[in-house]
Amino acid sequence: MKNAVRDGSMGVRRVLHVDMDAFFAAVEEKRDPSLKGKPIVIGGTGDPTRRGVVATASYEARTYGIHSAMPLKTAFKCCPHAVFLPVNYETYVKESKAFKELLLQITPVMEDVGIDEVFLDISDISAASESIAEKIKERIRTERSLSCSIGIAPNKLLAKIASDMQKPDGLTIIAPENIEAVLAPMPVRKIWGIGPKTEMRLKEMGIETVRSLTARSLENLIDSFGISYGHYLYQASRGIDDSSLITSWEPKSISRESTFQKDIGNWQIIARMLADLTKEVVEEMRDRDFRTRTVTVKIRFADFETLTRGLTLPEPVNGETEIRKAAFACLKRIDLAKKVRLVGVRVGNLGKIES
Ligand code: TTP
Ligand code: MG
Repeated sequence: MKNAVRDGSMGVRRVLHVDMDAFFAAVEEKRDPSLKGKPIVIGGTGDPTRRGVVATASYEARTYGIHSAMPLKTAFKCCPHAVFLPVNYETYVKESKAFKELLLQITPVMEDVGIDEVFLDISDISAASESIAEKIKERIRTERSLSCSIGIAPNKLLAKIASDMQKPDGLTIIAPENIEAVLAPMPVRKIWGIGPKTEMRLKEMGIETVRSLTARSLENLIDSFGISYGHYLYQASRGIDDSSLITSWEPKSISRESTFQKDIGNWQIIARMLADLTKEVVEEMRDRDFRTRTVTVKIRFADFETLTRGLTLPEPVNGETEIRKAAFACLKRIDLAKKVRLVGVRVGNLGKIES
């Protein structure tokens, strides 16, 4: 089940994007440390005389002009002494799962966007952005022996742009007041959702940088690209992106939610509902011999604004009191300024009790 986690109409958010550096190549270096520092090209069957394209190249190999999607034969011409390796997809998926597990311990509010990248919503973590990012980098370095680049910004669009700005091992924070200055000189292609075709069309219109894109009126963009995409280009070029993080509720999670017959403004009633739902979740969890490490509470207001707050516990638990306490700690972090329509609770990161 997909769940929209935060409503974009809220105040300034802090979204963090993690993108692993030269991911497939880095995993291969981890498996065989003798490869470190060598130009490595991953693609196809690993035989550069055969058909196939480059999936990724290590940063050393990139200095020879090798890049993703280049034919392997061309890569071989660029750097015949590079180490050519086949794609070991299963190994990369395992590593992908492992670093995402680690990130889920930072916050359960995570959107999985690809094999080597995720978004985290860190708005509710009290630590400074830099220290959250440094902690993540340090843990990925020591626990996974990998490096990553991190971008932090008020939304997903900008966070993804930021993580790409100082690769590898980068950390880039785009503060709200810097958005325009950062975006203006960038080629339009840097904007998520602008692919090679749009890039070509924009070029024909004399638009190559974000600055020249923002010089166009909304009407002009709608004329050229239609209402929906025209709007998107207008907003994205200004760094506007209200989209929520989409967190997937892990398969091994148990949740309950309930909609009130009428919208409720009374904390006692909301709390009672949360306690009842938590009891049901705990009962099911115990029946199935699970313990949990993350508790998440969801509140949907009368206007459908939906917020979730999550908590990661130091160790797996299955006691109703502990889980209810965690659920209430999550509830406390939600400002119940409006009437509530729905309450939900979920326990995730489930593990079997060892017998
Ligand atoms: P990317 O994050 O685009 O690339 P990367 O991690 O190798 O390098 P960077 O440091 O620039 O982030 O993609 C992640 C993985 O996805 C990459 O290691 C291999 C795979 N991939 C392909 O198989 N084909 C492709 O065309 C691209 C772009 C990536
Ligand atoms: Mg990457």
